[in-house]
Amino acid sequence: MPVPFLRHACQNWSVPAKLDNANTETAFRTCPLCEAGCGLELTLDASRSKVVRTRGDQEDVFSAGFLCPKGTTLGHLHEDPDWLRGPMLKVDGEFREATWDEAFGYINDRMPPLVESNGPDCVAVYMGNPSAHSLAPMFLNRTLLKAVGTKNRFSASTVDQRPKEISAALMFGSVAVPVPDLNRTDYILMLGANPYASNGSLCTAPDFPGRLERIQERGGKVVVVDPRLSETAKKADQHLAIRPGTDAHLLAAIASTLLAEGLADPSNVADHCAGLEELPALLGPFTAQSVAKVVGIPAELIRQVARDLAAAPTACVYGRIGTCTQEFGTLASWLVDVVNILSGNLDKEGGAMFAKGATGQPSTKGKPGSGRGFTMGRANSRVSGLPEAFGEFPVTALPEEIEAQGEGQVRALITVAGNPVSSNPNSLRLDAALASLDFMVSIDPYINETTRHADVILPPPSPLQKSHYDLALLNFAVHNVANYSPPVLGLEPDQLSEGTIMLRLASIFLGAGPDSDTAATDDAIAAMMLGSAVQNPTANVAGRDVEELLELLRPSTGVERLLDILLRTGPYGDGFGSNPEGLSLAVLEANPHGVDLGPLLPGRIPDLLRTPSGKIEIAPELIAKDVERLAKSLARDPEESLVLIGRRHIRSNNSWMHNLRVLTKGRNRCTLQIHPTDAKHAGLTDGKMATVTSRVGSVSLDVEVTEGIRPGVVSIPHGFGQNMEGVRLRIASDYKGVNTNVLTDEYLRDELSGNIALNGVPVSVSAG
Ligand SMILES: Nc1nc2c(c(=O)[nH]1)N[C@H]1C(S)=C(S)[C@@H](COP(=O)(O)OP(=O)(O)OC[C@H]3O[C@@H](n4cnc5c(=O)[nH]c(N)nc54)[C@H](O)[C@@H]3O)O[C@H]1N2
Ligand SMILES: Nc1nc2c(c(=O)[nH]1)N[C@H]1C(S)=C(S)[C@@H](COP(=O)(O)OP(=O)(O)OC[C@H]3O[C@@H](n4cnc5c(=O)[nH]c(N)nc54)[C@H](O)[C@@H]3O)O[C@H]1N2
Ligand code: SF4
Ligand SMILES: [Mo]
Repeated sequence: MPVPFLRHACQNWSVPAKLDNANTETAFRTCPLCEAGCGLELTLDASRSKVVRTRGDQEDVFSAGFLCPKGTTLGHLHEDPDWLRGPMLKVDGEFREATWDEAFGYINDRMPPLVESNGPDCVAVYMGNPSAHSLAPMFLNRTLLKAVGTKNRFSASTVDQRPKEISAALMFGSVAVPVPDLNRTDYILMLGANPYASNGSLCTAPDFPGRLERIQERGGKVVVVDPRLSETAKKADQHLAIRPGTDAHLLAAIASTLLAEGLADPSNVADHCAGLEELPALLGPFTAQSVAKVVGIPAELIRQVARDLAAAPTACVYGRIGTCTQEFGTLASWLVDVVNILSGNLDKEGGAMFAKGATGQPSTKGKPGSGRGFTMGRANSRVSGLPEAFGEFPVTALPEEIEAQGEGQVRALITVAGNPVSSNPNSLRLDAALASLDFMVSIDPYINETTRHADVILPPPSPLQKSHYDLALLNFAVHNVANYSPPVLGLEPDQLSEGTIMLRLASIFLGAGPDSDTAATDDAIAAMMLGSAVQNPTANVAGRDVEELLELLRPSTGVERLLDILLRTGPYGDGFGSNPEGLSLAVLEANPHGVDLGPLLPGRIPDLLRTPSGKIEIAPELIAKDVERLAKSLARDPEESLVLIGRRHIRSNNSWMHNLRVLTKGRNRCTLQIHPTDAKHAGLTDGKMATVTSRVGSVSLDVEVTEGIRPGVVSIPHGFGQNMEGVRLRIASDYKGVNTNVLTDEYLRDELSGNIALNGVPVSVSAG
């Protein structure tokens, strides 16, 4: 049954097609392309190999028919002639097709000797964004990383959400990120997010825009903080055009206004909060008056937002990429939750709440109410000494780790679902560094800016050929659901599953050779996962026998078996019989539109806390120290230079979907947005070219003069610029776009997390 709060078929971007219904077949499938996880209804033709129509699944328990233009493209991706069908081997600088045995044989000849001579740290691994949307990397990344044994682990997380993960883990003891209760809130303050384009992030909400509109329909208020008049800001009740990189200042001033004006009422969680008494002194320097010039918003407006937040019956603050990828990313992320707590809205209906995903999270495992908490900096990167967090170093360290000679130098790279030459800062430096590697392997379907440097490319099957479950993202959902999709199409005889590819690669590092039997590793992983469940005294399988449970799972194998284990031992699980009404993969298979597990529940605190104190640490030491850096920045002159920010478009998905004509057609979307005053000052004309220059690089692109951006700020979307030599993306390479990360600066980062500051990069512009 569709959930009642959703409007049906909010938008229908279906591919028009005349269908001979007698000969078609319908499949239901969660869209894996972004975090919204919309349910799709796919119609296959008589041959059962071609998608002839894609619509939103009206009966999906979460998306109820909603989809965006990207959701219609799974069939196009499957048929994209540039999507590699088999491995590619680089011989004498040229790619040629190879068999899987050849490809793994070649890796086996090259990798182990490198590791033997230089140690495992000579291999770096980079995991990209689609690995969060695909079951095999979600389950097996750790197996691969452990097999390689390197400390040089990198991922797209440090050009993205790492600051939020760190602030949540410091406060709550694990990555339990509160999400805005969009379905019930009366007031949302949204910073650095544009869900009309992105469909939301760290907040899983199909039809995020529709949910915002319903806040307004029920008399609530949507307030957007963004240097641009984004699509979301246009629809908002109030738009605050903040100066980039100053969200922490703004939020600190809102928090201190709540405290100073006696509006703070954290009573619903105060008993479970440590450090509340430290806040007035910590945030004291950030009054509405003292930050106004830096943030570029009048003091009276800042006070008004604080008062509105406090007065609303329920309210929530939500910050996303704009608040993370900036100089004070961790502080801004922390302050989002500080304001949620001070305004009395954390863990409350209509406020900022915690999802409870069906596959379990650290906050639902182990002893309720306390844990080991979170530590970072257990290792430091070799060259710049950047701190590890969650077992990874910030990606800004990758180029120098490749370039700087000496013990521990990175000489080889494995990329899994990542395109760092497009997505990482100072991309031309990284590009040159990759060209200097001794060996590189990419698990990736395309020859793009990054993988053109690989010696071997191992392509996964298309999304239609994979099963799907949003293992991570449903832990950040605005309504608890579980939804599994089996593969729509089978593998071709010469294709390997992404899981098999990952396990065969891992086996090479484990010394088992290029053609080892992955079934044994697959069994071992399942046994290990069950082993940790039965040893957990609070699990629903505590004390059970692993062999018995493995037997109950037969004949299932692979990622489906691992998913079944998590579901059955998870918070709603059937416990392998102890809770017969509970969830298992079989239950999800019988419910192709998903299972509705109910609205988010309040009162999750203190049980979900995993801090050693068993309290919310509202003023963690690392953060309190970083507030000094924020205070110092109040003295800066904010008008020094033009600054660059990014943006997204609904028809684009990071760097890798520009090869589909159906999405790229229409006007050029990779333009330099600039305010008329700045354009005039620099002599720029709408529709003509401009050159943008930063400390590290320079690009030339079309100018789009618009009132919809703050003076002093320019914007270029990321993910474009596939026209590099050696890229084999016929349509994307023809697109008129540039890579904005040629301009972003790897040394401009959030000091606490090491995360890159992609927003607020000083640039200059000139005509031509
Ligand atoms: N300037 C600027 N830069 C940014 C951002 C920004 O806002 N501004 N945003 C940042 C953010 S939030 C992110 S998440 C990163 C993304 O950074 P990355 O993850 O490095 O890059 P993507 O563009 O997502 O590229 C994904 C890669 O995965 C491959 N791929 C697609 N599907 C699959 C699959 O099923 N399996 C495998 N193995 N590979 C697959 C694609 O071919 C592509 O090579 O970019 C960041 N970079
Ligand atoms: N269509 C589409 N959807 C996507 C993606 C995509 O590439 N295309 N990528 C996916 C990924 S990987 C992610 S992480 C999410 C991201 O999802 P969102 O966080 O919603 O990202 P954006 O749509 O880039 O919106 C960020 C907004 O922040 C603003 N901004 C820039 N700098 C600042 C600042 O300093 N302060 C404030 N307050 N605002 C600022 C920008 O103008 C922009 O409007 O989107 C996901 N969904
Ligand atoms: S919003 Fe995201 S999940 Fe939904 S159809 Fe579009 S790309 Fe797919
Ligand atoms: Mo992202």
